[in-house]
Amino acid sequence: MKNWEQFLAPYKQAVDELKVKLKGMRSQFNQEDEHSPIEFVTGRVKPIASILDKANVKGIPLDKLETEMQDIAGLRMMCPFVDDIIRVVELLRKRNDFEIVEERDYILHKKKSGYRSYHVVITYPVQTIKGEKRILMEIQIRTLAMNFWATIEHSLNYKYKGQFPKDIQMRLQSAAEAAFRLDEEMSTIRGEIQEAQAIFNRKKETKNN
Ligand code: 0O2
Repeated sequence: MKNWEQFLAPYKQAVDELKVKLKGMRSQFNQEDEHSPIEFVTGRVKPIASILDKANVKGIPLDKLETEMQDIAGLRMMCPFVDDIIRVVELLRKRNDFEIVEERDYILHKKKSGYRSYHVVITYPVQTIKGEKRILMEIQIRTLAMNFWATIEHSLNYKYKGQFPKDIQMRLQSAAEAAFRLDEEMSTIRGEIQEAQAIFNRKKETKNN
């Protein structure tokens, strides 16, 4: 019987720490009065039931979770525009508080489901009272539109356990295409949007002073 609380403690610590650090990147862009390629950051430790399900599906023995399940600790960075994703990835590559072990580009190579996102797998050193422990984490970087689609698809997946009725599957495919087009449309008026946001932020600042 696994002691889950003890096993998950470093993962929880890592998510809490990295969330603060990645949110800090966004604040730094704002302080510099520069467009932030990061809209918001979320993080979670995978629920025990999901760990067990995934281990079962993938045939991962419970004593190999640490080395074979990469997303027990997960961070998500949402970007306004598709071009911002690579900017964020480049910023992550430059950091020296963790090591990147793998990158998976599901934007260039979208999944059959229609899923798009950029995944960066890292090892992150957690300082514990027993010394340093390096844990695997997965950072998913995606646009707001990609996130909207993935969140809805994920909850439907939960309901249908991956066996979507044909009509839902088709709707999801066409929603994925619509999300793709939305990203493209937004990119074409990116300059306009950013200018409007800058004016709005300046107005807000004058009001607050
Ligand atoms: P959670 O925690 O509920 O989000 P695999 O599960 O084989 O596809 P693998 O090898 O574990 O993938 O790594 P990969 O491909 O990087 O995917 C891991 C995570 O990416 C998933 O975690 C999802 O968060 C996200 N993801 C991948 N494919 C899809 C998809 O088709 N739809 C949605 N909505 N999300 C996807 P989990 O394990 O699903 O768990």
